[in-house]
Amino acid sequence: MMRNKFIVVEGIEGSGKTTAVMHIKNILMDFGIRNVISVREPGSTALAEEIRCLVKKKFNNDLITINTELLLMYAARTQLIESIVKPRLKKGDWVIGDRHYFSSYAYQGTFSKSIKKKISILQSMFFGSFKPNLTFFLNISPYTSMKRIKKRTSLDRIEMNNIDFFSKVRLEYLKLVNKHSNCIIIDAEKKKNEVHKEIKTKLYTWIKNYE
Ligand code: Z5A
Repeated sequence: MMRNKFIVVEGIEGSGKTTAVMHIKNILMDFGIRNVISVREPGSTALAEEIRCLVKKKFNNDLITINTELLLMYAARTQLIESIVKPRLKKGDWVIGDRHYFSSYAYQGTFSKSIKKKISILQSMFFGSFKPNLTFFLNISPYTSMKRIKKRTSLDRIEMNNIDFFSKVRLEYLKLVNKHSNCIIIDAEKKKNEVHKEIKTKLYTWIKNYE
């Protein structure tokens, strides 16, 4: 039986990450893998959940600068990876993550090349070669994203960005997933049950090839 894998789900808002994480957990359980936990970024520790609230909040006349936003994301990530993810993987558990470092490249990195450079430095300084074993990228258009999130009663600070911003974020994601071999792109425009079927088929194949 395969041990301790770190699987991450990435995508723009409303791409279905949260439901996909629960679905992956269930698939693994069906596969006989019972020691599975799920986490989200930013979040999943008391401190990181506080940071999550801070980055989503709108501060009057005190705009969060892009460097501050990036450092807050890395503070939350470091707390989560060091206090939960690594210890659980060490125990032999599986960890399913709702977002990880690709999100920093896609959201903060889209602002400039110099921000991307800073992300690479932070990433290697704090995590070295530590990377997810597998990343699912749920691919949807920014239009579908907007349609799905507009159903909510209120939008947070980052969600208030426009379609143009989310198009850039999606492009950054596509560049990243095409550059890394351990990534699987899922057409998340389809109906939920079809998306979940595709995830299940691809996850089974990945597990079988790994064994
Ligand atoms: N962020 C960052 O900037 N930098 C970083 O390094 C990190 C994060 C780690 C996290 O907010 C924010 O932090 C995010 C990026 C930033 N900013 N924004 N905006 P979040 O967790 O609140 O937002 P999110 O990660 O984008 O999650 P989400 O908006 O809740 O979307 P989701 O998890 O991908 O989707 P969902 O909750 O599973 O589904 C959304 C809705 O769509 C729901 O009503 C579903 O029933 C529906 N849905 C899902 N799939 C389908 C399909 N296939 N068809 C139809 N409807 C569907």
